[in-house]
Amino acid sequence: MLWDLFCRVIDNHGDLGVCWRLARDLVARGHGVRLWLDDATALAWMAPEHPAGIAVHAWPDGDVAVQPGDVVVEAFGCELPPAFVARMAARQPAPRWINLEYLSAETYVERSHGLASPQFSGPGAGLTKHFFYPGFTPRTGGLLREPGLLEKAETSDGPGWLARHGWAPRPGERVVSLFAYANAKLPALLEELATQPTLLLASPGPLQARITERPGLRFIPLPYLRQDDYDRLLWACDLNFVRGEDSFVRAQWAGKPFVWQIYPQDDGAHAAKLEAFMAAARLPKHWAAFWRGWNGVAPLPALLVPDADRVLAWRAELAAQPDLVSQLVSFVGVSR
Ligand code: TRH
Repeated sequence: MLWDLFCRVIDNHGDLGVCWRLARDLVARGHGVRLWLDDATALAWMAPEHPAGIAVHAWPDGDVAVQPGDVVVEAFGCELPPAFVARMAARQPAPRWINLEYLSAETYVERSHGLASPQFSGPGAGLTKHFFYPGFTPRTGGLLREPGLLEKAETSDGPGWLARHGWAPRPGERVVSLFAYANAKLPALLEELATQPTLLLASPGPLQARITERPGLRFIPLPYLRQDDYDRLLWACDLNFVRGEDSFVRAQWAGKPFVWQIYPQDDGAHAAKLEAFMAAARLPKHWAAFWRGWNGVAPLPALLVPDADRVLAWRAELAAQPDLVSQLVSFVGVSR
């Protein structure tokens, strides 16, 4: 099938990161993808090489003389160009129209996943849009997990990969990655990390320039890595600090302890979203307290990292569910 994927970059890199991952997974399974972007700048580092099968296009200002594909995905409610929607309505058969939503563990996701929104007016009158919600339970659309991902994570040579980049730990050091938004808890975190010999590998972002070394804590600023290498980084570290949506999901597939900094929303809605995930993943009490601390809703307690079995059990639970692309492909097969 040919898929048209529309993505607007609101801020940060998650919108593009998710869409790029979705596009790659689709083409790896034999589909064709046209990715329509209003800002492709970050692809230069996230994905310097494009797999055959993905065509990247600038967001159309007006009409474009193309026949819409079999499936049109509007990522994160980005509102398709009206002229394109008119072309969708004119196509026979009409394309499937999917609004891919943001990830959340809140209960509304199960209720809303798969809902139809018939279009009664405007250029798309007569078409039906469907809401597709990623999620953590069988009654949601699942998570992006390309075939073979867990095997790759398991067999990756983390120490060798770090050493090749000049980021190898010294004997006895744990390795921690950090990808974060601005965070007033940074000084407290650095103190906590320094209680055990630690090498901190920090991705670009508002915190990177504010990190200072101290006894027990070495620090290396990282450049932006391509998406595949960012995965390798997560696989190679003992503990990962991630944020937003896509790095958060990838940390779960990495099977290493992680701390999630949720995307802060002005209305405070992120606090409920954070609690919903922590409950779904049954985070140990002390670990949930640390997550609350890092997210600014409580003081930052001592860093007591949960054991590997717990993290791997959660990953196994998620991996038992069908992945998002498999679900999406079967959904568009039936969602007329
Ligand atoms: O950049 P983010 O904070 O994106 C956010 C969230 O998606 C949020 O929910 C959304 O509302 C907002 O954007 C608009 O974090 P996220 O989701 O982890 O996306 C980062 C992407 O960048 C992800 O695909 C991983 C990728 N990445 C790399 O490829 N290389 C890197 O070195 C790093 C640090 C990230």
